[in-house]
Amino acid sequence: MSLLPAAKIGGRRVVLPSRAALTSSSRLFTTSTATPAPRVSPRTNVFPSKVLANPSAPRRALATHASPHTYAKLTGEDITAFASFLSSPSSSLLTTIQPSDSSCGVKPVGQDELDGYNADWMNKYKGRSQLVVKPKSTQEVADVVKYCYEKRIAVVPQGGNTGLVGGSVPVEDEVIISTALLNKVRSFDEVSGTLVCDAGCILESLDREIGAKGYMMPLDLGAKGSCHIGGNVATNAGGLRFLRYGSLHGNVLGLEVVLPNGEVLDGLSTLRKDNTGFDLKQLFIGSEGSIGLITGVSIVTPRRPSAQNVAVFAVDSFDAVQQVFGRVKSHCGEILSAFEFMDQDAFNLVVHHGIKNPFEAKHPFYVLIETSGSNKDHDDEKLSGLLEELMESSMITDGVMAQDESQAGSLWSLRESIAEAAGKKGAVYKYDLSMPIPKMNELVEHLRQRFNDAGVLGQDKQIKDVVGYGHIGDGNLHINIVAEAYAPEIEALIEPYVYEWTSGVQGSISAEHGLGYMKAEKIGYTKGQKSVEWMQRIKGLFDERGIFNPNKYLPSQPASK
Ligand code: FAD
Ligand code: 2HG
Ligand code: ZN
Repeated sequence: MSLLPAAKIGGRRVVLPSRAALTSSSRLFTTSTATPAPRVSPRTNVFPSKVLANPSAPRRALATHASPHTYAKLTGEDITAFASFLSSPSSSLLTTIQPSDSSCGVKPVGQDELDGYNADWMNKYKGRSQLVVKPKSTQEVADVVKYCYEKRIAVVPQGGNTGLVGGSVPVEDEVIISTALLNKVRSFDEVSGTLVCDAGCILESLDREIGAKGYMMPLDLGAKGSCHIGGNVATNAGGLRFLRYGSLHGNVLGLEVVLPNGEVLDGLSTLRKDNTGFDLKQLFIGSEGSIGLITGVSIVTPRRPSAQNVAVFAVDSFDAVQQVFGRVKSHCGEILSAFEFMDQDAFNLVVHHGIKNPFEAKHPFYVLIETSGSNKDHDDEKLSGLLEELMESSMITDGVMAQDESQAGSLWSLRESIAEAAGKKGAVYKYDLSMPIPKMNELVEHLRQRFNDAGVLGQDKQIKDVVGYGHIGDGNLHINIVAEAYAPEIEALIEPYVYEWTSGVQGSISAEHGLGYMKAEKIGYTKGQKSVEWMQRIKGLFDERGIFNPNKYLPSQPASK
């Protein structure tokens, strides 16, 4: 076996809206080098917020988790009042209700015009809101929210609507307050890399804008073409570069938030160090629209690396995946920017979805590594040394390495397209779990066994695929169970089993996607009763009328296992 020199990747990975085909990734093994790697179809990284993963999958209308609050029903007078707060009611209001004053600038639309806002990305959760408000300024948000507070009208904040736990859509008929028109960059400091922007800016657009100045956003996820930075902060999104750049709890410097009573909490600090009192912004990071609507974000951004390398390795066992991770970490040190894994079934799913397979044989596991640094020669040398070591120790059995930016994108699409491929195939049950790394594959195998025992797993059966993948570097496992349709008997086979198992290994039932509607009642599997009680008190303090995202995030009663 001989190793090809590390391929050179000229530019940056995330600035491109789509990725070109993989033409000739360099094979790491002599058996494969003679054959150019097959072409990989372009990366599909833009998810228009109105396009649903599987429009034909049956939707599950939401039932309430018994909120203790009661809410007002919208009237024509309310529509007229909302219109009066908005600078351009005709573009900022979408409603099926006839306003009491027909001269207010709002014409009712059919319910289908609101479908994209009422249904989530998976098409799993569906509400029946009759009103979407898209304010254009913080003041407009504040006026709308204050009115809702006074009238006890329930609201749901919505960003790009790419959330995967049913948090961004109404449970019943809540007013949807969308950040779609809050989309301006307020300032960017080219010395410190501090970005201040509206909450509705799309992650990928921000990355492109600051990319031109030599910086990058400290987070990256498959939904970057649609998700909003406010939604990212509200969910404390993790993503593909968490390993390198860490949590939004560290990167966010300040927030501007409209509180449930309409007050504006102006905390848009740009200071790196500030020990004056409680750090209130931390409460809103990951609060999923339960205690306020984020309208502005101040965030520190890192320098964009000038050198990047991406490689995908085939690995024979999950033990070997862990060994490779250990070696890669110690070898690459500070230049490692991602370490992702997927099992064979996840890999097959994306390949059937149309992403070309750069490997000739089938392999039990695949890992994707990315390095990002500022000295190309240094990084290449490090990676070459690593690959030699991995091959000599037989930790990997095959591999491809990107030779340029477009190949890097194509390799990334093998990993990033899994969620989309699953959604296209059927109704997907998603589990987003944190646990000790050695445990990650065990649960996937237990689930397959469980479904096989029940006789429901197979291409012609109720469950088509059970795939395991995720951010192994962060101990974050994603399990996607692709079913023919959402069905109570299938759900009963999965839950509470998955939650109990995860709790049993001291894991978390929500690593990065949040709790939303799906897991509001399940928090007790990870957090103790005292903690949940204090969270409920905090919720009550900010939102005593319970108008923000009712029936989501926290249980209506103290949780117990
Ligand atoms: P939405 O979906 O609109 O909202 C999510 C939640 O935040 C809701 O509870 C909503 O009420 C609340 N919210 C939204 N905006 C605000 C606001 N301004 N103020 C207060 N509350 C608000 N997530 C990851 O963590 N890592 C990943 O790698 C990842 N990959 C994904 C890949 C795909 C293909 C898809 C579809 C999703 C992925 N996600 C991932 C999940 C999702 O993209 C993230 O949770 C994202 O941060 C949500 O942003 P959004 O703007 O779409 O928010
Ligand atoms: C990812 O890492 C996302 O690809 C989505 O977090 C995971 O769809 C999922 O389950
Ligand atoms: Zn993820």
